[in-house]
Amino acid sequence: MGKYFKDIEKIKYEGPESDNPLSFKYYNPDEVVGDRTMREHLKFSVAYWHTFTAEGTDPFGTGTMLRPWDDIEDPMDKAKARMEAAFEFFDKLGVDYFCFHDRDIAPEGETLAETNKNLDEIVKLAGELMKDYDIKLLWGTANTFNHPRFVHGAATSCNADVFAYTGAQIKKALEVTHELGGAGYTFWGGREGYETLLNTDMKLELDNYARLLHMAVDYAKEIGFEGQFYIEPKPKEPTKHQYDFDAAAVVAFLKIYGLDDHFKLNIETNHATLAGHTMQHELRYARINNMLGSIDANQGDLYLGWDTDQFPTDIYMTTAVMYEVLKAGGFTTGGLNFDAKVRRPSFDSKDLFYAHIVGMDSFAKGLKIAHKIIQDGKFDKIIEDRYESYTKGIGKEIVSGNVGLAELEKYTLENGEIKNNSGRQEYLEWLLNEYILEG
Ligand code: XLS
Ligand code: NI
Ligand code: NI
Repeated sequence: MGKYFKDIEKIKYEGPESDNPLSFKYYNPDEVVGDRTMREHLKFSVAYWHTFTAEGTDPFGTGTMLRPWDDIEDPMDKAKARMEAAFEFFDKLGVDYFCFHDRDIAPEGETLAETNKNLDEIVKLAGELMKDYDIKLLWGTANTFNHPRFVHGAATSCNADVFAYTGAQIKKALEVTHELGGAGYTFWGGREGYETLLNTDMKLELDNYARLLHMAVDYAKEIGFEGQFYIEPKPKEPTKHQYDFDAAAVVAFLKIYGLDDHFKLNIETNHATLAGHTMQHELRYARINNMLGSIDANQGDLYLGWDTDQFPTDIYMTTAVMYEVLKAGGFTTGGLNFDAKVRRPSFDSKDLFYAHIVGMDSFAKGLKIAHKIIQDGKFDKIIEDRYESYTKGIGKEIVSGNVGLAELEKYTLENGEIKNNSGRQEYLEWLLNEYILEG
């Protein structure tokens, strides 16, 4: 029964007819969808910070979460208990991956040396548990936003000592990610932005950010870390403006600084919402630029302007996400990391199971629907027909690069009246509904 979540058994697939909320109705790990099993398609990962470290604080109140390790006083003993509990949780839920920040898993000491020593001790335990339970690390990352030293940023701080500290911290985070066989390493620039341009040298900050990323790429090579680097876009929160605003801004940044061969994107649903985009828009933009790497699976509250990090339950959204993933050829190094937290009033450990189960079932359903949509090819055919004019005549000349403005003028003068076709949006929305409702 395990030591930490005693009243929860292993979560099993029981099918749509089951009324047991502690079972999967749609996520059937070994079921084959297209070219691989659900488990291989979805590559679920648990985010250590939300599920094991966060206590349920908000700007108006202290922690509310009730956890089996609450009574342990010593910070290192607590960190160990949490790590053991985490693996019991992964195992009972049946996920294969997890993700963590350095500071989620081990407490900070008085000095960087002491902090690194704490981290080493917990990483050793994590490594053993990963072997015992056959769980893998989807990606590691460094928390360079929480501590007051990062008040002006980390790699984009005005203070060179902070830049140096950030480099030192990332060096260690890369080493432990490598040690645990991490498939990737993520940069989320929580403080890499500004509060006011009145005191900001934007050019130096961006140059320095790129300098740090180049150093990380070089150091990875040096230690033989071959995992995929990711940048996770987010437009705001905690800073007023973050440099990694959205997928388009990040792709441009990577190309400007010659980093595009080394990075892909880790895209989060709620961050897309904050940037004023749909998740599908962000994924599509990354996909067409060959930069779709991994996903932080959650959803936001459209009535609120901040990162609520809720568990994903919207089938339209999970379908759109899996559509883009399938169209990209499926995940390679990446996966679906539940960067999501239970609501502050959902304070029982049992809620952690309910939350992940509904997220996993929602994505399993989305995967099946998206697969059917792609198999049927109806949307593809509609899009193909819509752009048909580029496959012949003047359109073909345009896309082949054979004509200039003079040829376009000549063609237009001879062409006569232009005829357009309907975009058929309402019909397409009906068609999508058919798939969702029958899926
Ligand atoms: C915060 C981010 C963060 C990253 C990892 O909004 O989503 O959790 O995923 O640093
Ligand atoms: Ni995230
Ligand atoms: Ni987030």
